[in-house]
Amino acid sequence: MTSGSLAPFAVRGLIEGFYGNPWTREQRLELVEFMATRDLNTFVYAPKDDPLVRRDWRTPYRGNDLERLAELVAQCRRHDVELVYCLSPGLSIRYSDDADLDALCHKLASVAALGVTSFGLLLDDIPLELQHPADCAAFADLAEAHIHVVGRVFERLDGAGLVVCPTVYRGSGSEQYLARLGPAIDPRIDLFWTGRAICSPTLDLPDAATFAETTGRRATYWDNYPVNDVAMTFELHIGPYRGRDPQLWQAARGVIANGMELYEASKIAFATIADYLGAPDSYDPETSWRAALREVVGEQELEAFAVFADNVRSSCLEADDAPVVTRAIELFAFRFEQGEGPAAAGDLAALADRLLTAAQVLLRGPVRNPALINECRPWITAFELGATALRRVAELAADGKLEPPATAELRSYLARLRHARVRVFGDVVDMFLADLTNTHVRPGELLALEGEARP
Ligand code: 14T
Repeated sequence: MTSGSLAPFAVRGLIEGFYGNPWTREQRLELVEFMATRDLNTFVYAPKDDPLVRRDWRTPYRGNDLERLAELVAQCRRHDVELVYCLSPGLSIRYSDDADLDALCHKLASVAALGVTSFGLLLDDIPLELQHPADCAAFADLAEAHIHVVGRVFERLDGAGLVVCPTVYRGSGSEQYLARLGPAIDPRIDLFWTGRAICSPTLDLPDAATFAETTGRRATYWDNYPVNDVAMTFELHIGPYRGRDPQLWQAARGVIANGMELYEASKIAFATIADYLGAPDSYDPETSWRAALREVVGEQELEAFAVFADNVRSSCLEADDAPVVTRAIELFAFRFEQGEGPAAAGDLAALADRLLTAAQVLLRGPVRNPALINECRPWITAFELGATALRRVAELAADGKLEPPATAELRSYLARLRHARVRVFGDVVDMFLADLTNTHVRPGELLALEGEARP
């Protein structure tokens, strides 16, 4: 991956690298435009569940698939975005089998024939031990097999660019496998790295330096935000990019951010990522976020969506969620204990009404970006449910009835919120309702409560 830009990061990009439904052809084409207007220069094509990329990596492109790839190549060229075409052969390849290496190189050559000049060999999410008996006989370990395959592929790429995702793609940056692989492959080959964790809360300069020291090249961060696949599917990652050292560019080649299957919703985080990558020194997450919401949501629903989004903040990048609701609940609980229940109820009701109005605007109004609202619908619906529960708490408190048996009805809200499973308000509304209804969370009780989910 190369770039002649003066921007601090040479490589500034996005990756379609998640498990789940790949984006559509139209979405991908539009994303390239989105990237170009934000000075993002690299699009990495690597959807885990495109069979031609991973499961059926040997199968050649033909017909529609070929046409669509050619169309993407043309779109990237038109917008001066570098397309990195990836293959993930690790599930079945025999590293020691020349026929498999030929199949790999042929497939890449067929894509090169479309005009692609940058490739990725992704060796992530495969066993750390060699599987095929022939490979075990031919190589001492996985690192040796990978040195072999990477060398062969690079040789046959004829000057095209190559980025490799190592099997060990997260950690301290000084892992044994990396220390073997890095120094043994051509220094022009880039390496992906996700930082300390699969989804790293922070990326910092010392870790980047360790990686460079170990591997002999600067890391190209594969940053797993806003991706929400596998165990994260109940989270909606629409908060701003944060926790990345403003100086990171001094020790890294670049950052490629992995998207959510939810394409429209990904654009919110993507816009903030573009801001960071363009000017890391002056990047301010909240300012950038506000601008991103304005662009992706549109002016008309901006306030309503901002109220919603403020309650869907948590991710690997941000532990705190729902700051306004958290503070309001703390204050209400305190005043309630002081015997000021009815007075405190007024403030809680006013907040609940603000949240409910926002939910209604998003769920029932005509909206400027219906695709975005549809993707977010499960979360907005749960948000509305939580707001309704807060409203009910306020009404009970105002009537002096915030105690058993009247609080029993709140259990049904709690049950329905848990049944929805999507994460909104962090843990704060759940905790509040559990507390009020004396619902302790033990596995057996959780199931019993789920029975109350559909009244
Ligand atoms: F290649 C890597 F850098 C990488 O991140 N690989 C996958 C990626 O495709 C996926 O979208 C991402 C977020 O879930 O994490 C990696 O996949 C994993 C790996 C795990 F060990 C997902 C769950 C895991 F437990």
